[in-house]
Amino acid sequence: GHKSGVLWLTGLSGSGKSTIAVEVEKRLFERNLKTYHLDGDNLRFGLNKDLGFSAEDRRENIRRVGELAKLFADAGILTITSFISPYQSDRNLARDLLEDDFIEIYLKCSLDVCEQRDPKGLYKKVRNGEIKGFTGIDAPYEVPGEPELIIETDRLTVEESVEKIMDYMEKRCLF
Ligand code: GGZ
Repeated sequence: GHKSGVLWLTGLSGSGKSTIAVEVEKRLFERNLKTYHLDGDNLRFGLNKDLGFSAEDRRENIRRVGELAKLFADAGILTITSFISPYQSDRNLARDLLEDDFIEIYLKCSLDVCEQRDPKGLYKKVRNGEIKGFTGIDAPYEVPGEPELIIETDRLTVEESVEKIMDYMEKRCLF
């Protein structure tokens, strides 16, 4: 098969996107595949540092991520993206751009569990009124209508979640 897919992880803050992306990347590395992980932590402090969290800025954030993923795909690199990407229309633009390479993976996790995890203490800040327009609280998250894969991260371990993604890739002949 061809090996330039884009694993597009989407879900709430705290749903496990970055954690799962890092673990999937390790597994692909073990198989000698060239990969790259695009994440808020390496984009929002560099290329996208002009962008905040308004709907328009999120749209532009996701548009650039899609274009970057396209360049990596063209270079034959398997890309994993881990952005909330809350709007269906923005994800669809990436899907149209990346065509068959686009693999939308919805990390389904209840807001309660995300808030309990609160790895960066952001939900606490939201509840204290220090952050406005937070996804899932007072900004929308549009659940994917037809994702390639749904991973229930509030019911599965990280290991089980990763296994599901690896199984899917194997089925799609992505390695
Ligand atoms: C959502 C926010 C916000 C607001 C800061 N809403 O859990 P995190 O910290 O590490 O992941 C979140 C990250 C979201 O950035 P993305 O580039 O993935 O968002 S989007 O796809 O919507 O453009 C969170 C932090 O940034 N963060 N403020 N208001 N998440």
